[in-house]
Order: sequence, then structure tokens, then C-alpha cells
Amino acid sequence: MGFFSAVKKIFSSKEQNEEAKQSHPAQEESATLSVTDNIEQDKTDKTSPISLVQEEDNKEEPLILEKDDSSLSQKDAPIATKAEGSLADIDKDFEELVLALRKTDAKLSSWLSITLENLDKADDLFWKRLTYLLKALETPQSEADIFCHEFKVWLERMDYHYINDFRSELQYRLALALGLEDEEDERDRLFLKVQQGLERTRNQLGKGLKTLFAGHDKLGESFFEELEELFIMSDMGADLSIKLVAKLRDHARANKLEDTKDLLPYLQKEVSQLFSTPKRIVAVNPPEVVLLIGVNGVGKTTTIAKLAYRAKMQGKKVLIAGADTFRAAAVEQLETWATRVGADFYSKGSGADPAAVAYEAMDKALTGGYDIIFIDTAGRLHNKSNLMDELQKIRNVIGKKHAGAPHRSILVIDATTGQNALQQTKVFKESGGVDEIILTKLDGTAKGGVALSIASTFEVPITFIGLGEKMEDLRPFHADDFAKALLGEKSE
Ligand SMILES: Nc1nc2c(ncn2[C@@H]2O[C@H](COP(=O)(O)OP(=O)(O)OP(=O)(O)O)[C@@H](O)[C@H]2O)c(=O)[nH]1
Ligand SMILES: [Mg+2]
Repeated sequence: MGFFSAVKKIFSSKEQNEEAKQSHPAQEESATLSVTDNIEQDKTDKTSPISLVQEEDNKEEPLILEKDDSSLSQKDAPIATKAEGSLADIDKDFEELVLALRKTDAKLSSWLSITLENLDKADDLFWKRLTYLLKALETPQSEADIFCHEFKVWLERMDYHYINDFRSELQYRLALALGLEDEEDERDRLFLKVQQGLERTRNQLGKGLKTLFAGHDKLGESFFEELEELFIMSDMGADLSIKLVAKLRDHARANKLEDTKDLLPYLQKEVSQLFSTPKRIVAVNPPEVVLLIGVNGVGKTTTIAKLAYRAKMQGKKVLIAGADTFRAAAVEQLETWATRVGADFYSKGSGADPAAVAYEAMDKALTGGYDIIFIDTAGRLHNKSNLMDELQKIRNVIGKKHAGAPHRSILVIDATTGQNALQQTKVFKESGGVDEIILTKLDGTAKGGVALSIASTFEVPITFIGLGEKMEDLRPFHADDFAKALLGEKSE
């Protein structure tokens, strides 16, 4: 997405904000700054310039300016010349910073570079500059304060002091809070992350492809056979590997291709298309109920923390419920995460009936005005049918409490399990349904090709991928970027 749409979002009108808040109070796209537990923010704040609307990328459309700045052209207006409050409040430093910001590319990474110039620690000047940046982006003072307060608490918890320790985290938070995550800038960063995360898979597949293409100038049977072998070795599964190579062969024949290099763009397109799934209607009746399921150890609890963190950063009121009462430490582990990400928590301790926990947590979510509730479930019970029965019971009780719930049943799959992931998906899909898949631990495996297998076998979208243990290591899944990263393409 280009810079105008970013700017448009930043300057979007309060009417749009109001409309969006009323019609989509709990949508993933909402992007007000987050709220601490102590400082409860008025969610209907009419002055908020940060749009809640995920708008279409329309570079031609004129900007809608909120203040009296309607004479400003698009190019003049990526950064506000004055922030909320009187001009007298704005000191010289701020003026200088805003001037520098206005001159640079309208990208979050450039804005951040300028803001952090010559700083190395989270000292007073850092906080002042960060507030300036937010104000320059027309964030009301109250929201800028909340953002800084929350970030400060986070840095203390993580024991981060130097900008190098947390710069990436700061950019992630700003991107979420300002609704800029889908910007080109942030997508590039994500691509790099995916590429780094998939390094081991790429070593297997990407480098193998490179060697194969380098060793064969011309397309021929031996090339296709080696290609098939390579796909199978990368955990794409035999069925998919055979199917994909057959498609490539047909494509080459139909288009009378002779050189191997002419096949690459088609391969990338095909890989990316494997991930296309039909669009779904998202839940609109808050609280949105999200059930995390999957076998033990795949990363359900950590993923809940990462999802809750994202939701918090997007200004949502978040509840986490611990319905994994089977494993002794599970409830405490989840509660610790809830505290760390600033979400509220409900559970009844280990040994309690998981369906009862889910039922009571739903009560709390409904009466407490939550936007979203994440329910953690057990990954292991005495046997498989016990596990499935229990999930069904949880689904039933929450469905009775709240129409349409659970709105999203997310199956968490550990990418390091390779082809076993297919069996897991099959079992969970058959017993109650899976709306989305989150693939974790892609950073530690050469088996990233399993994503292709899952996508081609089941019509379930992969929505996020886990690329590490940090909160920012869960990112939306983009098929094209994944295909490029997997096949070893550079980001440029
Ligand atoms: N490298 C890496 N580690 C991850 C990722 N996601 C989760 N983990 C780690 O995987 C381990 C298991 O994660 P949990 O979240 O406890 O898994 P779970 O599915 O809740 O496990 P059970 O509650 O036992 O069923 C933890 O050490 C996590 O830090 C990821 O994307 N990358
Ligand atoms: Mg767990």
C-alpha cells in the first residue's frame, strides 16, 4: 500500500471513525491506540484522528482532513504542521523534528529513524521525541500519553534499556496502533522476517532450486524428476509434489518453454495460489470468541498471548480464558502471559471443568463489554476422543451463551512436525471444525513446505505464522510473500 493511503488513514474524518466504531466495534482492523487497565479511554473519543476503517488503496482520492487544513495538498500533508493543543505548547525541538519528518519519505520506518536519531537509550529525550512523533501524526495528547505509558511498562517488564533492544518492537507497536501494518514499509519488514524465519526451509528448498536451475539450462525429464524429489524432501508431501510438477510440465509444454529460468515465475505463482481460500464473513457481534485448539506443545498458549497483544495494540478490550485445566501449570502460564500483555484473565484453576470455565468466562466477556475473548484449550487428554468431546462441550456452552460463538476456531500447528501436521488438521477438522490455521515455529525448521501441503489439502486459510518466541513474532500470513521467501527470492 502506498503512502497516501497511510496518510489518508491518519487524517481520516471523525465521521468515518464514528461510523466504523458503530458498525465494526470489534474488527481486527480497528486501530485506535491501546488502553491501559488503569487509564480507561473513552472509546468514542470524537477527536481521535486514527482511523478505524481499513480503506481501499485509492491513491487518487483526495485526503479528508480533520482540522481546518483543507487547503493542504496530499503531498504537503503527511505530517501535521501543528498537533493538538495550542501552538504555544510546541517548543522548538518539536518544530525541528516535524520539519525533518515532513521532508522525509512518508513511511513509518523513515519517521522512526528521524525520531530516534542520535538516541541510544530510553531516556527522557526518547520519550519526548516519541510523544512528538505521535503528536506530529495528529494523535491526541491523551492517546500519545497512553501509548508511551504502556510502552514504558513493557520495556520495564522486558528489562530493555537500549533502543537497539526494542526498536523493532516499537515499530511493530506503532504500526498496529496507527493501522499501518499493511503498508509497504511494514510488509517489507515482515518479508525480511519471514525470509529469515524460513531460512532453514529455504536452505533446503530455495538453495536446492537454485542449484537445480543452475545445473539445467533446458527443461527436460531429468529436470522435472529432480524437481519432484526436491519438493518431497522439503516436506511438501508426495501428492502435492507430483501434482505441482505435473502442472509445471503442462505449463512448459503448452507455452513451448525451453529454458528452465522461464518456469520460475510460474512456479512462484502456483505456490502462492495454493494458499487461496474462499473469503469468509467475519463475526460482527462482539465479543468475538476465538477458540485455540491443537495438540500439546504446538504453541497454543504462546499464540494466544501474541494474538491478545495484537488486539490490545489495536485498542480492543481483551479477555483471555484458561480452559486448559488438565495440565497443572497451564493456567498459571496463561495468566502470566495475560498480565504481560495487559489483557484480563479468567479461569478456575487446574482440575476445574473446562466447559464451566468457558461458560463463566463468556459471562464475564458479555457483561464486561469485551471486544474479544481468547479461550485456551488443552492439547492432551487421556485419549483423543476425550479431547474432542471436551472441545465439543466447550463449543456447545459458548454457542448457547452467544450466537455464532465460537466465531473462530483456530487450529495451531507446529511446523516442525512436518507431514504429521496433515493428520492433525484432518482430525480436528472432522471433529467440530477449523476456521483458520496458525503455523508456529517456522523459524526453527526446514519443514516450512508443510504449509503448502496443508493449504493444498484442506480449504482452511493460514492466517498467521509464528516466527519466534517474541510477541512481534506472530505475523499475518501473506501468500505471495511466503511463496517468494520460501522459493528463496530476495526482497528487492
Ligand atoms: N521458536 C518458536 N517457538 C515457539 C513458537 N510458538 C511457540 N513456541 C514455543 O513452543 C513452546 C510450547 O508453547 P506453548 O504455547 O506452551 O504450547 P501449547 O500448545 O500451549 O502447549 P500445551 O499447553 O502443553 O498443549 C514454548 O516454549 C514456546 O515458547 C514460534 O513461533 N517459534
Ligand atoms: Mg498451553
